[in-house]
Amino acid sequence: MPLITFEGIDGSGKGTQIRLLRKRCQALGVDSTVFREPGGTLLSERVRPLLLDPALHVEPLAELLLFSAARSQLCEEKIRPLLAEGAVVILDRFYDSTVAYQGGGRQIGDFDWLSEFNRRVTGGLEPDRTYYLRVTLEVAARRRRHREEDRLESGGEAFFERVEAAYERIARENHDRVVSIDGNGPPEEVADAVWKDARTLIVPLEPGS
Ligand code: Z5A
Repeated sequence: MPLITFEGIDGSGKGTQIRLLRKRCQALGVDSTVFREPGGTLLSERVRPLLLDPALHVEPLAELLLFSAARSQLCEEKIRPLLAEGAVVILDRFYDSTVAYQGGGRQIGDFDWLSEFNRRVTGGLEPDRTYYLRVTLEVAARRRRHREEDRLESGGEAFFERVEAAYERIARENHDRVVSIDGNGPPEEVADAVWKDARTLIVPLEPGS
């Protein structure tokens, strides 16, 4: 069963689309397990507030290493065992976020270096499909308006523009894996576009199995 990841700038609607995809999988009798990054294990959930707390100063390299530590733990402790059991695993962010935010946003290392680094962190684990929810920066900012900013969201407009440009490059250079979806429309419309592709990856269970 597949490893599916969702990517996009904050407020692109990943969480919403993951909930809708899970529902559609359930309607086919297929259970799925969802993890958000950073998070998903005891250790990774403890790292999460260190990364998101706006009151903390975190050096760019320390930031890269903390996201990667959380990911390495999640891959080994949860994702690999679940995939070995045949589960569908859905991730709210994976290593593309590191390329987009730490590579693009923070400008740490080039794409090739980061890709090799990410391979070491994940032990070569790759998603079968990545849905990149493409929304305008204005739409994303409007959707985030009603909640408090985390540390990365306070990066400013230029930071988000670099993150967006990095996502566009990731999509361009990985078109076998990454499907770009227009995320600006209503949730069900976006979910239909995701499902059109995702249903080809989800194998329905035989009754009684
Ligand atoms: N980060 C990193 O730098 N490097 C890494 O390697 C990793 C992460 C893994 C994690 O934040 C931060 O870590 C993130 C990147 C960085 N920060 N930044 N900046 P997080 O986990 O707290 O949050 P997030 O991943 O950025 O997601 P989010 O902001 O919670 O947004 P979302 O999941 O994409 O969207 P949503 O929650 O589904 O929707 C947001 C709102 O919009 C909500 O009110 C919805 O009801 C509404 N919505 C959603 N879809 C629609 C549509 N289609 N129409 C209208 N309204 C909608």
